[in-house]
Amino acid sequence: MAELESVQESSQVQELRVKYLGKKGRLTEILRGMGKLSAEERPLIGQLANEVREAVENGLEQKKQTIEKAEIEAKLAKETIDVTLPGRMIHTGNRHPLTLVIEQIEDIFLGLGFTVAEGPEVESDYYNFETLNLPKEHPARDMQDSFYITEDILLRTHTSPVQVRTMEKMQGKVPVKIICPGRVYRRDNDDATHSHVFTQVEGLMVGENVRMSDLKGILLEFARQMFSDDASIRLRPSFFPFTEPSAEVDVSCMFCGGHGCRVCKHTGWIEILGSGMVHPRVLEMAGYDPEKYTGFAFGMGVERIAMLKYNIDDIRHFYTNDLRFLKQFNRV
Ligand code: 2U9
Repeated sequence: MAELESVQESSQVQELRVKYLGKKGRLTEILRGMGKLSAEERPLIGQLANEVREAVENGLEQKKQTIEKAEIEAKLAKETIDVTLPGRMIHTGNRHPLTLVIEQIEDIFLGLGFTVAEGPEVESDYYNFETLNLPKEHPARDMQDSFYITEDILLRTHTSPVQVRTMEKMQGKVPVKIICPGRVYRRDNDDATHSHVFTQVEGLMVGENVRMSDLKGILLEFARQMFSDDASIRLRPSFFPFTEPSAEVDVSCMFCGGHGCRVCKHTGWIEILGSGMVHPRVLEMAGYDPEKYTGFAFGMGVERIAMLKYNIDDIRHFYTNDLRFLKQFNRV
């Protein structure tokens, strides 16, 4: 019992248990020697030995519990947590601004009955140029302007080949009403408004009696949903090899409402896309009789739309992935 007094750890309690009550322990030794005692002594010593063993066992057990309790309390005191500490911030990502704008454009055109079509970024010269009325000697096919992989394979310079492929798959059936979002590539020196890789959404509608007025109505609705309910548009004559007639489309300036400001260079108008009636040769090459069917097409640069909508001053922001830029779109 005196030895037990000075014990500090549960391992020491176990040592004492072995020392006195173990197989070769001191008390066990005494109990084993009982046989040598006389018949009168045996019950007296036996009882005494039992009492001693009980006392030792109780002493050991009590000490063990006291120590364990102290150990748990020490652990609890050491591991106390301050529940008033602020929680650790969980950083969640958000969609890229270009993804957001593509989705907005898709939603608008889905609402107008269009479907979304996609196709390869590595294209044949045939689908990228030939079928779009850009013959071999056309300046737009210049090696200076496109990323060629072989003599007749290149990175697509527009998403128009997706529309041609879709028309081929539809085998002359109408209506064709699709939009084609995707990345395109052009050999260009990057600056605040040019990027050698950028994103387009092109649209195509082919059917009987599809007119320029249909194009204008669809694009007006697009401009209103994308920029402002009271936006207006105007069409200016232009030229593209794949459309005839062609028009560039301006929207009333979203910064000044058309009154004139620095952004619209005091014209009240901002160019947002190119468009036109699909060239009869393009329809014919894709398997549609140009005497029977007509179509309109348009194309826009998604970066440009996003820059106007969110007042972004440099196209390179979309591709440098600075979190201070990207995080600003976490509520859009
Ligand atoms: C088919 C037939 C015609 C798509 C068109 C434009 C006009 C156009 C530019 C806008 C800015 C390219 O991203 S940009 O640099 N696009 O001006 N795109 S008409 O015409 C087609 C497409 C497919 C079969």
